[in-house]
Amino acid sequence: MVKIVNFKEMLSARTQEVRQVVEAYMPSVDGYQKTVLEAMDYSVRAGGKRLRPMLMEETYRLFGGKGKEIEPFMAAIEMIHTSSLIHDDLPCMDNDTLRRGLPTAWVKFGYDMAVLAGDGLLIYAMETAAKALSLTDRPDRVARCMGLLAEKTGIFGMIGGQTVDVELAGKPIPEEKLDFIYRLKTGALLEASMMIGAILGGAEEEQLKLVEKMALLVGMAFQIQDDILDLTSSDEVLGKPVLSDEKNHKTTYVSLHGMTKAKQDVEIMSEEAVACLQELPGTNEFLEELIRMLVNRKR
Ligand code: GRG
Repeated sequence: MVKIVNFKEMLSARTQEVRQVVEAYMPSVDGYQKTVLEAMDYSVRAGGKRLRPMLMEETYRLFGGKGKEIEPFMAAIEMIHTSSLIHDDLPCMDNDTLRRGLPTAWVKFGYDMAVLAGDGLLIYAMETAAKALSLTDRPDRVARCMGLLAEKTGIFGMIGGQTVDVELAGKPIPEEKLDFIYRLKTGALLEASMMIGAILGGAEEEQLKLVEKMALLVGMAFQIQDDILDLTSSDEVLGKPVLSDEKNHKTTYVSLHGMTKAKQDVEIMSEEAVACLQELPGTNEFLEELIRMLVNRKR
């Protein structure tokens, strides 16, 4: 077992490694459609914590995965996540001007190009994931992961959650509906990340169910912490505008339950996620720390 001596240093090194994997799969910026490629490239390279591909790879390692077929999926999940951020920032959605510390894609490239860049990244992600087929001797697992990736992104996943979120902006939201929004809008991609890592790593069906439960808890904790930071952080630290929920008249976990309970629940959910992890075979101390970091993260 690797003993984590300095988690911060290890996280920074892992972030760089994951960033390189993601960037290696980005298309080159040329041709008549160069503008949209530039907008895609700008948004992906703008940075970000790379949490989803990192969780994917760490879950893969937990199950003993050692191959290369994980890499196209790591790139694909970050492309999908970035495409959702591009669309989320559009004037018709949150109308935000700052993301990952830089002007949002629509501010930099125009509304039309930002819509196309989000669409472009979304479908290029599937093209990228398909590259895993030539890197594996288990094409059945890769095919299953491609289906899962599409499902968790689409109307029964992230896009479904965002639909309810957008429709209910400015209206009071009952607790069950807010749970639905969080589970789908934010949780679904985190579930896809960890489940794909588990499937490619060779997890049994029962273990996969536990991974899904763990990822659901991580997703809920992550979104609640996002709500907390929207109220307590600054534009500079977050790299995106704070008080965005208030501006968009959104009901959040904090507005529904109060700050104290929100903070307690993030901690409880992340400890429950760690408990799920500890029930799984193998150990991955870095993954455990990564999940715990969600409680203390500042951006
Ligand atoms: C076209 C794919 C597509 C989607 C349209 C707009 C939309 C549907 C969905 C938006 C989903 C969304 C933005 C949910 C919020 C999730 C969230 C908390 C994002 C912040 O993630 P971080 O903190 O960001 O990991 P970085 O920048 O670090 O990667």
